[in-house]
Amino acid sequence: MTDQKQKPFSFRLLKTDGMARRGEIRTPHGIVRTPAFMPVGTQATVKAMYPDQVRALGSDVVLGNTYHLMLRPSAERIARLGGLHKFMNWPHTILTDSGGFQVMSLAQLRKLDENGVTFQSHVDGRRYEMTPERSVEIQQLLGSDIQMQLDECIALPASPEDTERAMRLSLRWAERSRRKFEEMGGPGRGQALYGIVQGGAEPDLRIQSATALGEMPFEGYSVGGLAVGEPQDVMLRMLEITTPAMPVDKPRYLMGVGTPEDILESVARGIDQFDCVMPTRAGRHGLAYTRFGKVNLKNARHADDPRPLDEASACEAANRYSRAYLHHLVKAGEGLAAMLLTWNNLAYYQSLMQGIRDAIEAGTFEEFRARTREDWA
Ligand code: PRF
Repeated sequence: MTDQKQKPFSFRLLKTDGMARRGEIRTPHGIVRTPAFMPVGTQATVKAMYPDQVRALGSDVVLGNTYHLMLRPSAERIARLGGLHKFMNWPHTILTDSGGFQVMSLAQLRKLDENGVTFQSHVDGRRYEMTPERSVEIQQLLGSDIQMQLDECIALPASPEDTERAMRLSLRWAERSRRKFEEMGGPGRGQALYGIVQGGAEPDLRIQSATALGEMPFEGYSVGGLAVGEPQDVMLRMLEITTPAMPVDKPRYLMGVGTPEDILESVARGIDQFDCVMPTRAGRHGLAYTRFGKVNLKNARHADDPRPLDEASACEAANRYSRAYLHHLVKAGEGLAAMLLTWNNLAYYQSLMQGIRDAIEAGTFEEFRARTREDWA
């Protein structure tokens, strides 16, 4: 780890417009302009993109995953090689997820109890144990700037009883994570640990979770357990209930969300940070996001279309290649299809975020929201 003692983590709220917030997070690796979209770099790479390209599109932070990196190539190896920033050639801010969510969706033979989760690796079948302490330790080995507590995210719909059990367990894990983070000197290195609000689709539990976490000294707070099978209106209602119970002076991160519409609507409800595989994954499956909505390039109607995806876009992937060519690349299964469409999609997502930030600053977020929604329709 390099000398970062003089640069502590901080968050500054610069402007609000309704519930929407424009802010600035400072980490040892730079400034994150919020609302921020964080491209997902699960395996220490934002798939099909060069780090410089990701940066040039306006990404201030990328996401890494504790679960994947602990299994391969291992957190200890990344630490020996100088940490995750150096390993992946991303000298800017990195946020890591704690692993619990990925264990529950990817690992085999999972067993969860008070102490943590034991599971079998989906890579080589080896058995692993993940506790709140081990998760922080791994994130410290990676050298991540913004770390997450281990939590339990349950799929929706869920019974109130199951939801409450998972929420209370996550609160106990929050305390253990915080203790370990402080023991390991995270705050002294200017790093952040976020607590994660759970509580499913139960308003009371959401408020209890947000309030209890708000009393613990986290640098920021995440909203977890949403976009896990519930309709969009349920997710937005939960946000309306949750964000007013969260500290005003700390960043708020909605985990694993979402579509451009989810993001716009969540900013309108007080969220500052987002991550989602959607733009990158869709790009590898022939789907393009544009100002005018989604374009499925697998569709034969593009085969003779000489128009680019969006000639007014500043992104070359959007303005220099015809839909016919992109359709051909997708049909032929060419690597360039994934590269161009991922590039286009991240460019669109980041231009949406820039538009959101500019609008909040100008006090015109409501107009921006209406205009953007009209263009999609
Ligand atoms: N917890 C964690 N990571 C997550 C989630 C969660 O609830 C979600 C839910 N959308 C995505 N990623 N730790």
